[in-house]
Amino acid sequence: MSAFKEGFLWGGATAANQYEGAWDVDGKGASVSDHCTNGTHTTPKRITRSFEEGTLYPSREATDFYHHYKEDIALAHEMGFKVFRMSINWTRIFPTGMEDVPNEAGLAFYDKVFDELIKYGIEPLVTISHYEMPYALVEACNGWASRDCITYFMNYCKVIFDRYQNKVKYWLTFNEINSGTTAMGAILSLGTIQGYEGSVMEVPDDLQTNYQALHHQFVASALAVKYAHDNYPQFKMGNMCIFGAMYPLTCHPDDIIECQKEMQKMNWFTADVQVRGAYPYYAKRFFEENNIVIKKEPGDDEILFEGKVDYYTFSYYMSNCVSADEEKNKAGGNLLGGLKNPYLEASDWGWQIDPQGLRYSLNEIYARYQVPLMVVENGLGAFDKLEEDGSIHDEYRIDYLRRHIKEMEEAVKDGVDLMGYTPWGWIDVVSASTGEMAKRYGMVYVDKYDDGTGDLGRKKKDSFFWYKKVIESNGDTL
Ligand code: BGP
Repeated sequence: MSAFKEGFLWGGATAANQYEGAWDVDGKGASVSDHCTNGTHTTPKRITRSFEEGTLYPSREATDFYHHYKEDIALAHEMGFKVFRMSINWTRIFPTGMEDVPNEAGLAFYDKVFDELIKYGIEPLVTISHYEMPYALVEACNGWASRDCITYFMNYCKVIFDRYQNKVKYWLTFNEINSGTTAMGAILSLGTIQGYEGSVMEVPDDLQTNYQALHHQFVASALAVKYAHDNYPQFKMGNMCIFGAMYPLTCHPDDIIECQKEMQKMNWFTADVQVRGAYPYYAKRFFEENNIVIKKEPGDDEILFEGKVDYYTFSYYMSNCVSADEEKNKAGGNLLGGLKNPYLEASDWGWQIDPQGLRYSLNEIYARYQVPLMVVENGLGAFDKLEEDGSIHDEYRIDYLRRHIKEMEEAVKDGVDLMGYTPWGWIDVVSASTGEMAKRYGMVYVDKYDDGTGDLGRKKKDSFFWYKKVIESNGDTL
């Protein structure tokens, strides 16, 4: 018998901006992701203010969940999913983010999706904002740099909470909220790029603006949690952040201190606010040394404290090393920087594969917060080969997932309270960092390619049949 508890939430994860497509159908507005072009591992994707003729914007069609939701949910059911992580496209409900009245056609779409999930006994796990901020808010008020976004976001939350109160129990406020501490996060998460166009990797780093924007997201998240707790006690409200395990490159004390500082900045800062309900002690020095002054309104601290999340969720893909010496060799990653670890192998995109790092992370996180945890993203982005008979032999993906599940089980044996596991992109979706289709995570293949061709047909990869057995056996058969 595996160590996973009964009722463990096995499933898979997606996000509307990379999966749904139908970007301008039924009254939907454009999100930041709809303004992003495709890129590759070596050529970064770009964001453009207006749409360029002849340029591909992959999120616009993505892998078309909008028109395939019935088929896809049936596949999820066939694998035995207990939970289905997805996001609501903010711009489907409020096309510019600033309307007073929501778009009924958008609301009706998610009713159909949730009904379909419920039909199969699958719990929806809904991310409220997953890189889908209305682009109009970028141009109107520099995104989350403006406090007005709190009001816009709360209007959106109230509408979807009230509407789906009997259909959705598990919610996450912001996807990878700590991405706001990185350059790419300024585009995808904070929207603090008014007037900018160009590479997603070269956004000017303005710490003052971005940390102020993060403060607005913290307050918005806490208000949403509080509203949910006050009105819908059945709701379970979670945070979501990227957790990149970090190791000092050497045992030199300089490296240890540097690593600790990086862990605080990247991995702990946002969760300390969202889980513990207050800015952590080390933020003071970081803000002072970087000339950051957070403007708070009276009552903000109380809101943060009253809007603590019920459980902690995170994405885990890799680990990195940290050194006080900046000249050391860099490893790959989308939002995470870091140095190469000589003991680890990396994916074709340079992301270092470290299953034990997941066990380590689960223990570190649980020791700090003592709330239930969920791994809501994990997986291997890889090139897949579609055989002539329609099969896809992705044993590399099975190997990656198997090794991570084993380490998750070790963490459970260590005593960590783990609620569930939703590997990323269980069906092929557009890559967030590069905009590619070639970087596939799915257990279901989607016939869609980087030149925009493909008939969007779905095919089961070998990992599909493997994961079905994993779920059937509650993690016993790996
Ligand atoms: C996370 C995002 C996802 C997802 C994943 C994989 O950062 O929450 O949206 O895309 O990473 O990253 P990528 O698509 O860049 O390989």
